Amino acid sequence: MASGSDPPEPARLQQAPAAPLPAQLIQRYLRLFAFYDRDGDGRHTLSGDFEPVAARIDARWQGRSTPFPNLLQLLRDTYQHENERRDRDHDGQVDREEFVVSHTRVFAAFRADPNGARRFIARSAGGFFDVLDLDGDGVLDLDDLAAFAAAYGHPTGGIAANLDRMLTVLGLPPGLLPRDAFLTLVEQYWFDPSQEAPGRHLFDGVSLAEGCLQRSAVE
Ligand SMILES: [Ca+2]
Ligand SMILES: [Ca+2]
Ligand SMILES: [Ca+2]
Repeated sequence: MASGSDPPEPARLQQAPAAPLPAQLIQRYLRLFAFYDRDGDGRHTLSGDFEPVAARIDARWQGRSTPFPNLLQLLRDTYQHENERRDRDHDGQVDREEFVVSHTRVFAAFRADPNGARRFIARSAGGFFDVLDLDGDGVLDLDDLAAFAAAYGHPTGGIAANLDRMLTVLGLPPGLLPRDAFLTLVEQYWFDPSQEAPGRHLFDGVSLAEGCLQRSAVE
């Protein structure tokens, strides 16, 4: 594979029923799958991926007042709920196909009711924004974004340039990601297949391990 940002689409994904997802979005969901696959074993599990992530994110808040009570448990419950929702065959893990297919309903819901979906994004992604915004000023800085990537075990050296590339297109100054811009980028990453939308780069800036993508691609 030449590029970690362009994973091939497994044949069985093309056979997924109904609700056609734009190819650009499938590629993004596959990249997101690799991003979330913290231990690089080609599947999402609570023990290998999300439990350590929740612990790392929660640990940043030690000595501070968290934006939600019982933050660690909230993160664990949220990841567990999400993974179970995607785990169609209930084997306790989510593979690439299950992950992509889980987005067909989400994508259809967005198309059917964009404003309702935006309210949902504002609550869910906005809540996660608050979990990353350590000083609570409504703006994510590079430390916040690097901590998120590092929680998933990814190198953080490319995050600043990637952030500034998106901020430039949005007409914003470099280095800081305001809440509204974050929500715009999230919406674009998940739902706008345009090759011009800056949000398509949201999970760029980290080099995902080639081995991780290759292992999952051949399963
Ligand atoms: Ca994994
Ligand atoms: Ca499964
Ligand atoms: Ca902040």
